[in-house]
Amino acid sequence: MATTQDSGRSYHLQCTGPALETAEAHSAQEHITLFGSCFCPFVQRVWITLEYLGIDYAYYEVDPYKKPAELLELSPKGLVPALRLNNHHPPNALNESTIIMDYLEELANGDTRRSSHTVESLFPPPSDPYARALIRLQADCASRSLVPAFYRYLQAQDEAKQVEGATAFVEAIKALVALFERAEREGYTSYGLWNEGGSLSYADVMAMPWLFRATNVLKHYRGFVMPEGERFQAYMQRLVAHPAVRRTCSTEQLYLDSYERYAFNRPNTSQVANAINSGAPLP
Ligand SMILES: N[C@@H](CCC(=O)N[C@@H](CS)C(=O)NCC(=O)O)C(=O)O
Repeated sequence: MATTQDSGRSYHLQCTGPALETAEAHSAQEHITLFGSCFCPFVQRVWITLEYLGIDYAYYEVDPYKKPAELLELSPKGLVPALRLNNHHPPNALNESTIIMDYLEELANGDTRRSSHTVESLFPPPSDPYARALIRLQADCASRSLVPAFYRYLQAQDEAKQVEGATAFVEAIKALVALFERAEREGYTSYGLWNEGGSLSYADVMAMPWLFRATNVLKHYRGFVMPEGERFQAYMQRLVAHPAVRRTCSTEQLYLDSYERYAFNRPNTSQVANAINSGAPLP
């Protein structure tokens, strides 16, 4: 049964569960500081990437709605995630989750400060540009369809709009799955968790935070049930159980509390929520 009463809960300001352990293990100063917020799916993309690629970093929790000066210095709209690159004087800065993911992926391929010795990558090798493009197609689908569909559904208040939102969200998941299946049909089975034995891909990371929040936030507030089918269920299990992903997940209550404001479409919830309400592109 979906929840119908706004109890006025606010977003959390500290991770819980496995994410808290990870944040605590990454509290010492490093060359790279990730400015993050525990509930934020865009931050989770970057956090998973850092964990997966074995890059040394510090995690630093900020409240992006309070817009502290130290965040605004890195991210013009005061959005998380942001990176501070401390080995430059003054430090360099990067914002935008996808740009940061690209940066980290390139950094990992030639960086000597990596803590891990195995060279991981979220992409097939540069020698296979077509395989890389297939992963980018999937990632593009996640960013342009899945992500806005998630917020439109969660913010929809009247029943007809919620039904519409659910349908559009399921369609977005199906479009993503169709692209996974296409890559599989074309013989690309070693990149992406869609295939058993495949490695975590850029597209998996791009989609994961919203697929995950569908299993807790959308389930709780909209009574959403994820698409059935053994193959999809197995994919979801591999995704949430992947160690790099798992280490960035808080416990369910944190997400339920943090997303109540979206579920009741409270005024000025966030720049993302405002964009959805006004039909503007996401920030
Ligand atoms: N396009 C940005 C979006 C980031 C974003 O919207 N982050 C949210 C937190 S989940 C934020 O910082 N919100 C602050 C605000 O709305 O003022 C990205 O991909 O990094």
